[in-house]
Amino acid sequence: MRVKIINPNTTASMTETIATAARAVAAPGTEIIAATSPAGPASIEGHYDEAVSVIGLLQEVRRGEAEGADAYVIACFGDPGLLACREIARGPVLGVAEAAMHAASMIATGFSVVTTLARTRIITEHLVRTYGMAHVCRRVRATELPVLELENPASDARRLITAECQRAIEEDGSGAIVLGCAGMADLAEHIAETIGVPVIDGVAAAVKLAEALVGLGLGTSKKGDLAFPLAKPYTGALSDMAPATA
Ligand code: 2AL
Repeated sequence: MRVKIINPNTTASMTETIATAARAVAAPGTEIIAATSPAGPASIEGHYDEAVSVIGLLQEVRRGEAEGADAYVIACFGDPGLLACREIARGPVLGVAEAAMHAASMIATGFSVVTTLARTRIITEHLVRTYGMAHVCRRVRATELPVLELENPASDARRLITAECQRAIEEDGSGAIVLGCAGMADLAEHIAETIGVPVIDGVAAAVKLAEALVGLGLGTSKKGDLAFPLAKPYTGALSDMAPATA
């Protein structure tokens, strides 16, 4: 099966980190197609970044439909554009936050999310409520690391994130950690070994859940609100985004 994993920010080196983590867990018969958004913010660190990132993300899902993708993973922890992507995809579409939180809720009665900048916490807190995870998510913690610092070998990112995860276990009473950025995909194993509790990277979790859904023969429901968007003209710079008539 083909799982297309889309980094909705435009930083190709981060897509490489994400693709490596995805391929490390993919089943032998799974082809991972990794794509970087063709246009938009270099990193997604707020509501505006998120909103603008969705256009490039949707373009990659449209391309994926032509490429024969069986499922999609949105590799940004805010799960931007998740329902819009589902509207235009035949197969399942998973967000990394959605996948990680659901996985965490099955292996612990409480988890903490450790993310990047404090200003992104509210995005995760909204998702916690949307996904019905408020009774399991004990706390969303920030490290004040900008997303692109995760890509900087000279940054102290690994140590800072590991230390915050350790504090989460001690102070929140959580039994598991969810990493709150797709750019942290390469850190899960090291942190789990260091702090001794399950650490969930949403990229890996989403790939395995996508495989499971496709394996069950399940795709996105085309009944009701996730049916293909209604055909109509779109104007101006976004005229190419108009839904197909068929
Ligand atoms: C993210 C993410 O996963 N990728 C990105 O650009 N921003 N999310 C976050 N909370 O920092």
